[in-house]
Amino acid sequence: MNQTTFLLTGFEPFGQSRINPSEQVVQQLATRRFEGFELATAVLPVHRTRGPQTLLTAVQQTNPDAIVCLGEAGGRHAISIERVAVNLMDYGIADNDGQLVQDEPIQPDGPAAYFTTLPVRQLMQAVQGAGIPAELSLTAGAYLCNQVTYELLHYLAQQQRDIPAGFVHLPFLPQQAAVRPGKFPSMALETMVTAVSTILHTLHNHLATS
Ligand code: PCA
Repeated sequence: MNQTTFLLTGFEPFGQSRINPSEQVVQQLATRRFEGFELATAVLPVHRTRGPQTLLTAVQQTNPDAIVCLGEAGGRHAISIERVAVNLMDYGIADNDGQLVQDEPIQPDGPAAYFTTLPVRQLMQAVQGAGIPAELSLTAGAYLCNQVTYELLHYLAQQQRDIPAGFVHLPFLPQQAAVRPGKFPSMALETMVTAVSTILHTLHNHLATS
């Protein structure tokens, strides 16, 4: 049997931040060895076309058995496992190339939304079981995180690739919250790394038993 491969992606910094927790978590996990699966990683640009392109290229190159994409969501207080991606680009801020897209569909002929195909409740419970706050979320926003998730699920549906794939939003790192005093919750990098590693192990058990 071929080796199981998971693809884990993060995003480069955007907006007012010079760091992105999702990029840092990916960098930390990229150097680790996991029992039972190989981990392929990529960091996506916060760019209207290059963001989704980089993700789909990574999917084609690594042919993964499951895909977990990560991104930053300042203001969230927990590991936030997304359930849906909607067919809408309505950026609150411009992408890193200065493009501000509003009220446009991602795929004009695509469905209104896709449910992610990760075992979301099982993943949430596993993260909580590791002693880390986690929640299910009904919106990944209408910016790049939602967009890459929609494009990914659309691509997998068109290819009839039935693999678990979805998105997890991360809170700010403490150093990001510290420069926005009093307004934002945060989570330590080490805690987020443990949460995402728990997600990957749970996904591996899920695949082994399903
Ligand atoms: N968060 C943004 C895009 C990149 C990231 O890390 C979002 O939530 O759409």
